[in-house]
Amino acid sequence: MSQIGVTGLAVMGANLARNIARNGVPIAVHNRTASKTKDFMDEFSGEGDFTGTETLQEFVEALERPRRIIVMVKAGAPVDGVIADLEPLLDKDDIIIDAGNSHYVDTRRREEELTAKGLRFIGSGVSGGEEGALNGPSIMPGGPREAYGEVEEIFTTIAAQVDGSPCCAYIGPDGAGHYVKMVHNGIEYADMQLIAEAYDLLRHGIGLDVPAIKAIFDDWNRGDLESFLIEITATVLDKVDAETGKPLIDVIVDQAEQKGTGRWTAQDALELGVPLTGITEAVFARSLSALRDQRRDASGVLAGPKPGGLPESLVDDIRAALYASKVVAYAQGFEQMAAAAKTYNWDLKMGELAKIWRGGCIIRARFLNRITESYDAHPDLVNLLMAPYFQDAVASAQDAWRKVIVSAVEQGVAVPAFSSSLAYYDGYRRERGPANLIQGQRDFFGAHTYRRVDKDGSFHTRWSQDGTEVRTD
Ligand code: NBP
Repeated sequence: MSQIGVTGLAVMGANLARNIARNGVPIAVHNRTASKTKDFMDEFSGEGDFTGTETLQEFVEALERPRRIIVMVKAGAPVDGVIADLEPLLDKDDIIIDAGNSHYVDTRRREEELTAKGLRFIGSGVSGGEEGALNGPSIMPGGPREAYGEVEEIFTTIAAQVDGSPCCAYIGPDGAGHYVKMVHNGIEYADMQLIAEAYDLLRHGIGLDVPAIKAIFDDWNRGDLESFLIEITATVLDKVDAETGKPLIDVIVDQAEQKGTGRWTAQDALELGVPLTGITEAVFARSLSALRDQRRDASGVLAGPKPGGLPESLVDDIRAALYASKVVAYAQGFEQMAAAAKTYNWDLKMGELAKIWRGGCIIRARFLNRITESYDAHPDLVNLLMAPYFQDAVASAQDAWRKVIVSAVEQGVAVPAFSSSLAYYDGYRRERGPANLIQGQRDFFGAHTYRRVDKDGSFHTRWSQDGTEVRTD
């Protein structure tokens, strides 16, 4: 009998199944289109103890009870379809694990529905793309704690390992795992946008050529920016197009696509009232990039500053600005997870989240250790920026950060994520901002009332009458 099963053998499911089998766990595999299961078995069955199955019936019959079934199909309706097909074939207490990029709202619904039917449901984020799935992903499982206990050994074994600990930990009930994966993806959007802005400044602000920029990213990857995304940026920049002999980057169309997890993160932040400016700017930047035809027309019409060129001495300032902006993006992402934890009653362990992102996933980075240390030292930290390490890091970067943004604005190089991160930082560190004026305006045109700094209560000024103030509560 197989100890676990995977249905959905596209790139993620196939690699996850191979990872499990390579770790000595007997596994049954299934795919809607049966020929793909056959192809999979032809190619990989030598790697471990696989049972290839053609029908769902055969698949569930191949599994030990309680059954543990990983569903790795396209997010959305296909997941509901597979669950509906599986349900009549399963027994009480069997466990369905949705390991795709499902929206956490769907995961909450599915968990509730399946629990009512006596089945157990785990919604698990799996990060790291196809390479991670095969060699060790970061895994973010959510659902009933005791159900997780029954897959824990397999999950922690197949996960990436960093300093002897697995990049997998129980996140919380119902949609908690997929929520955390969603924010992870949002942070990935912000990180990628910030790197793209740094590249743009180096390329079109300073005017460096691609090999020089590749060398700069290699250099940055030896310091506190060390991360998978900085590393692959250098690799992408190093690639020469076989057809044209140009750097490949110069022949790639400048339109960023998106599958939706960044947008979900931003939408959710709006719902929760969390100022998630970095990630949201990154989503909007992708939307602007999509307007390629409009940008081409506008480029010949709309005025910009006179070309001047930024000095090469700005390179290290750009590195500092990238680091400070990245701290803000993470601070906002963690703030969002804290707000969701409060809303949904999840006991999210922030330090632990940073810890399981250190390996296997796209945002793996040296600096996640600093986040874990900050939450370990200050479990009630309200904002990462307030942790002593990050206070100091941003304080020492801020002059460079400001200089880079001023230079970018003068040059007409758009740096929305850099500048919105600084705006957030400057807004966050102000004891008294300008929203008092907004409250005054709201009270003027809509009698929405305001509170005073010097006494309790709600107040309204009779702006259009005698100008006197009245207490309204
Ligand atoms: P896809 O997202 O491309 O989905 C293809 C799989 O879904 C195939 O096995 C296909 O079966 C199956 N499927 C579909 Br489509 N509709 C189905 C239905 N109605 N009933 C049953 N099966 C159905 O695969 P993927 O790229 O491996 O991603 C799987 C999950 O992992 C997704 O949620 C994705 O967002 C997530 N993820 C992907 C990555 C990545 O780097 N690709 C990274 C992290 C997470 P068929 O062969 O019969 O068409």
